Amino acid sequence: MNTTPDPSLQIAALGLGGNIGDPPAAMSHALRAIDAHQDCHVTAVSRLYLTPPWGKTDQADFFNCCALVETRLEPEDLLDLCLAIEKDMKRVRDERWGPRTLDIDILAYGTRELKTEKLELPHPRMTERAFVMLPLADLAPQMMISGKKAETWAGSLNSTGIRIAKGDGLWWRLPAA
Ligand code: PH2
Ligand code: MG
Ligand code: MG
Repeated sequence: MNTTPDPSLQIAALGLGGNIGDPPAAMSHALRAIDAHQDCHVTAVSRLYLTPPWGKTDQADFFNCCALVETRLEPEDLLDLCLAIEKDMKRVRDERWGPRTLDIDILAYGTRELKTEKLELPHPRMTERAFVMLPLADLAPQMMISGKKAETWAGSLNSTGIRIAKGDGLWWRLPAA
């Protein structure tokens, strides 16, 4: 048996959200599509949260979750996969911070720091957002983001109005037939 670690495998953290249509179904579909990709394996999904809209407040509450993905894809290729899935789910990109069926953001990719036209890592605004840091702290409380643990960020943010919609990390899997 070959037990040598594969250095091309990285752990990426994703943030998913949506507030139009059936977001839990869209998020579940997206996570299963990512898991089905030959170069990606979804290793953990957070509880599902209901969160008040952030940034633009005159819209419906969001569903949010985070996921960890073990992947061989480079960050920009992983982003392309996420954008293709969003598009497949009929996501129309319009208003900044406005309503959406499904949003998939790469929050972190190992310890990689990156800033290109297309992608910034770690995600530049994640540490201000309880709807990101609470679910991330479920999965990876010790993950270091901009010098602090995910759980420390989560504990320091205002989480008013945030509720748990599904209390385990299995909600995204299809029910057994
Ligand atoms: N996404 C946004 C803007 N505002 N608010 C919440 N609660 N959850 C989100 O996922 C979210 C948001 C833009 O991506
Ligand atoms: Mg987003
Ligand atoms: Mg996005």
